[in-house]
Amino acid sequence: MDRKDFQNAVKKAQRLIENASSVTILSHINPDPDALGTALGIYALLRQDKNKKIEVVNASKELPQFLDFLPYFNHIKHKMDYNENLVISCDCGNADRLGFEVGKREILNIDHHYSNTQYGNVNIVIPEYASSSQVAYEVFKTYCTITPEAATCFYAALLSDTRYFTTSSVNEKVFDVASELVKAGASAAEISSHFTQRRPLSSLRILQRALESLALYEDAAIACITVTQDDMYATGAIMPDVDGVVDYARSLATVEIAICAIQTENGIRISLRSKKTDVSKIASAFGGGGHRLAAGFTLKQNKLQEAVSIILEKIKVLGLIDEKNSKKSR
Ligand SMILES: [Mn+2]
Repeated sequence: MDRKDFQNAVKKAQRLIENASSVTILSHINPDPDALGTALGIYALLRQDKNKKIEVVNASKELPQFLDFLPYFNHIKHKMDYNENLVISCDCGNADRLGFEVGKREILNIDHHYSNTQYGNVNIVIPEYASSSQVAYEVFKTYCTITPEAATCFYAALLSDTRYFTTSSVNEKVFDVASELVKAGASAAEISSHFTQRRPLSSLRILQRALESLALYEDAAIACITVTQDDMYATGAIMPDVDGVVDYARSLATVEIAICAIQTENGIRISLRSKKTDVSKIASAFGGGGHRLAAGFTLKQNKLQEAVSIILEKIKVLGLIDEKNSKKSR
């Protein structure tokens, strides 16, 4: 999206918002901090217009509880009360992941997944940006003042999607945005401490079990972690507690691709991470999506080991791990 396309899209977005008397702000199911931070930041800005009805809704009942410091976190509902006018979708690569039927409503799609299917009437999708909140920030700062509340939400989302400013998406511009958000009232230290100092016990208990399951394949270039439903019940973990477990698998020196497979009632949820390999190819082969180095999908079955075999096979077929090269490089 070049400068001109962006400016045009922002104008169209602004018009959609101005013309809507009610707005439903949605984000993807099993939301991560970028999804909710982006949604709540936009909510904080739009609700200043008292002539509009604004709601923020997520289809999943289990939200990452440590995000309760985000302004208006307790306004997040799990069903939509408005069923006409505009939907703003945040951090969501395809319409199915919204978890709601939005019918013929107009959609403003704000995202940074390069697999985004452009399902909106206006699509502002910038894959080069580190977070959807960075996209939202660039959109809204062009025509409104970013309040401290919105800045807090956008900064938290950016911090999380860049894994504390360590991912390959981090560049000079990301630090500029972070700095502007701090200037606008986000407290960097406070937000960081919510992310790093408030883990629930269940998240460490499930991590312990998850790490025990770690298995290595292809000369230790692939690491795989499996989590059963029993693991979840026994530790009291909920989905947000398992977020980030896959990063431990990728952190091993020899590992190029990390897989985390989680058994749920609705099939097996797969998270993929890599150091250089484009794992979004694997995800899209199974109907999922994501980014080059972080992607995911759901397999409609419930046998974990079978799921792992299917994925390992797909990695082979796609030629993503070159055995000779991976041996040489170590
Ligand atoms: Mn994101």
